[in-house]
Amino acid sequence: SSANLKVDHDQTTGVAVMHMQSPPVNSLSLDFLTEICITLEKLEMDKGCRGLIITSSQPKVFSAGLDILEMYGKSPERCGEFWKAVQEMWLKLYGSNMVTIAAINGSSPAGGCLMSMTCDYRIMADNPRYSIGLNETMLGIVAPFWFKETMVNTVGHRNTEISLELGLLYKPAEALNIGLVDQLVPEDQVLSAATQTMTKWLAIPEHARQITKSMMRKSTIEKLRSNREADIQNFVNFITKESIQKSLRMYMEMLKQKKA
Ligand code: CO8
Repeated sequence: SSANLKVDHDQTTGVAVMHMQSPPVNSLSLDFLTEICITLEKLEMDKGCRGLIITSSQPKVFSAGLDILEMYGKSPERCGEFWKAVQEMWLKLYGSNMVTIAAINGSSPAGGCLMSMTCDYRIMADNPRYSIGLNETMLGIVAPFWFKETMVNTVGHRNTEISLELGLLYKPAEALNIGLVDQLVPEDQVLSAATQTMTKWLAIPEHARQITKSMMRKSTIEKLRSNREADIQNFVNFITKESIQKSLRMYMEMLKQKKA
């Protein structure tokens, strides 16, 4: 565990639960991403950890996605560093040998949805106040190719096309309907359902499951691995544009107004 992550590792079951507790909304800042990556690295190396459940300690929110403030008014160098950490988290999660389950106990827009989609299985709280999806276009920004491919790999090409173009955020029932999440349960049962599902996944011969997972995800992972620098440059050029900065500013103002 570290400042914004509480990790409960049950040595007898080999399952770790990672609770995100970065107030108020678990937005993924450079610091928080770094913390997550360090924790993932440790768990991945630990032979005693075979399964990882990711959940949130914050009320109503799984993760608000990337920290918008990391993309606003920052130097190109800093933006590049931030994006490298986003890539790193995705590579670690999407390529994990552990069984990973997202216990989505709140809203999960953009980067929160990406994080969920990297997992092997998604269980969401059946609360119509919550939503999940890649809403990037609503911020005037464009989901990178590996966000897109992660979604295609999850819900197929057509659902992804509609989702991404419209920047859709889905209610739990709609998310289940397109396969963006795998199961809905009452809010107080998200973690117990995840634990139950984990038992089932961990009963599969491990090596065969790991190779199969890698076979399914390899080409998407390789595409980013071999293009990391170009992808960073692309992000930095895009996000530092005056017009994009303006879009982000307007979106942040809209968030504040919604609150008032
Ligand atoms: N980053 C930074 N701050 C945030 C974020 C965020 N993503 N989300 C919320 N906050 C802040 C709010 O501004 C607010 O701040 P303050 O208290 O100072 O006013 C505080 O967190 C609490 O937020 P809310 O009052 O809105 O809390 P609610 O519980 O009512 O709602 C939600 C929680 C649903 C998470 C809501 O805050 C929300 O919708 N947030 C925006 C989520 C979003 O759109 N995220 C997209 C981020 S972009 C991304 O992840 C991928 C980018 C890919 C880049 C590609 C470029 C090439």
